[in-house]
Amino acid sequence: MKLYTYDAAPNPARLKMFIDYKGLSLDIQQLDMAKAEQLDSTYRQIVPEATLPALVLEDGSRLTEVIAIAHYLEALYPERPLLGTTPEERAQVLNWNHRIFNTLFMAVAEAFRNGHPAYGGRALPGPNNYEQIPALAERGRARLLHGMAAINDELGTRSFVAGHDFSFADIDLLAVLTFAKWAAKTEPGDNMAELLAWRDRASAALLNPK
Ligand SMILES: N[C@@H](CCC(=O)N[C@@H](CS)C(=O)NCC(=O)O)C(=O)O
Repeated sequence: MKLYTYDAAPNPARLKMFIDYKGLSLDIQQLDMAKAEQLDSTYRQIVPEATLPALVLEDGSRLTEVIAIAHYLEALYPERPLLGTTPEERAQVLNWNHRIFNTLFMAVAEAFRNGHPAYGGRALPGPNNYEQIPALAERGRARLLHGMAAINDELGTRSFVAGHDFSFADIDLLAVLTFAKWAAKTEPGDNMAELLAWRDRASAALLNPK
């Protein structure tokens, strides 16, 4: 199998944290998004979605969603589990992965891609071109603040996003906070003490795999 990715971009970045935490060694090709290499015809023949990351399996089929790639890799390499080990944990990790993607990742992406001049006519990833909608940039920033406040409240009740243990849901949240900082110029404020304390815990856990 072969992974196409670009570690500097937000979705590839969360997959890289997953791979590094588990200590996996994969066949990886970086495509430079700064040079729009994901739009080259060679890559589009392999991955018509023209998004990164993508994992191409031995039978030629492809996975284009980070959560699916993570599930496949965790099934192959169960050591250092990041997707839960009981039915309840697995469901919680998936629940928070989905929620963080929809409420926070998409909020930052909306704010960034509808507001930054570099994305004029390219407001969405993928092979089709869409014009920016400036109102979506404003709505994205509002959604981001609401989403951060909601997760701050949640984190008052437990150590990590999906429960007692560090999981891929924590990686999702770490990645989105980094994305929000540079792409939406938004960081958790002092009024989000639970989120700030969690960030310290999660950053330490990421560096100490178990
Ligand atoms: N749902 C996909 C999202 C993939 C995605 O949107 N990737 C971005 C990079 S963060 C991309 O490929 N952008 C290409 C472009 O903007 O042309 C996933 O789970 O990975």
